[in-house]
Amino acid sequence: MTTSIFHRATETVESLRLKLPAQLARPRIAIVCGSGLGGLAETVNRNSREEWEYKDVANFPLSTVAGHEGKLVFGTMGREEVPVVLLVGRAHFYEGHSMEVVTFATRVCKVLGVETMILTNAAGGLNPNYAVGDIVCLNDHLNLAGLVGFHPLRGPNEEDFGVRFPPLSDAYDISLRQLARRSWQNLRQQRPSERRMHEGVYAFVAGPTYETRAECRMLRSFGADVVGMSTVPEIIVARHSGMRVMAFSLVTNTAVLEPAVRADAPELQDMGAAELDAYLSRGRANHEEVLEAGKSAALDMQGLVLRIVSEL
Ligand code: 6GU
Repeated sequence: MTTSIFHRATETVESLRLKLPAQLARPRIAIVCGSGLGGLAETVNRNSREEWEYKDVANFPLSTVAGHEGKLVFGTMGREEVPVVLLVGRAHFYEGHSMEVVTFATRVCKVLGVETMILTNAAGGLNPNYAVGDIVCLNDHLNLAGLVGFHPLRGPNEEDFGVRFPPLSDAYDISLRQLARRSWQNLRQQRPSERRMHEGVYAFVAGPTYETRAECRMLRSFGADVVGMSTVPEIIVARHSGMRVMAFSLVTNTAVLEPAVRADAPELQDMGAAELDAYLSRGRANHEEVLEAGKSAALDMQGLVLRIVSEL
């Protein structure tokens, strides 16, 4: 028997609502926490909160990556007690999930009645003006996997959610981006730091490898400011169903734009093996570095999202 995505998402929502107190059962805002940004869940008010590990949520996929927990948190945020749902950890395409599975939680948010989604992720910086630890408010994307056929809306259109050919030219809501700017300035006044917030374009790649130098230069020349392995499928599915979206990348490492070192480069010729390895590893992306940058910037990201939620 095949059941529609809408049917399965409804099943999930019904099972959650059986266990949720009425004041938490209709969150207006969903927040997706990216790699190392699970601390966002700490900003949920302690007095009213319900959480489940993904393994205990009907129809939910499991995340398999270190540093990516999997839990669903319902609660309220801020003095205004805005009802929210947090997705701590997400299913990625590179784990082998289909695009349908990757975006299932987004469908569940729609059926829950969510109006606005705030998505966060860890990304590599391609814009040479960006530093590790900076935050990028996304204003557009390159759906590279989608352009070659791995698209979350491929297949029969789910009429319960939206139209066959949804536009994406205004996917990144301008008034939400203005709110992000104001909230950032406000946070900066209370907590000065070197960290900057930019606006930029996110390139979605399938992963799991980080990009080669040549790929980084290609993505940069395509107009991308950051590159990562998530978020875009969720944004597309959210926009298809009419939810508003805003998304933030935390720059956890800067991509290497210089060409590969040539094997005949003069400076290499006298190096021993260890020296050569150290020389060649400059700028090489690794998962630990990504998690570390997340830790030190997580508090700012939390402060930013909390301010935004209070204003929505
Ligand atoms: Cl450099 N690339 C990709 N694809 N994802 C990342 C990243 C880089 N840094 C963090 N996530």
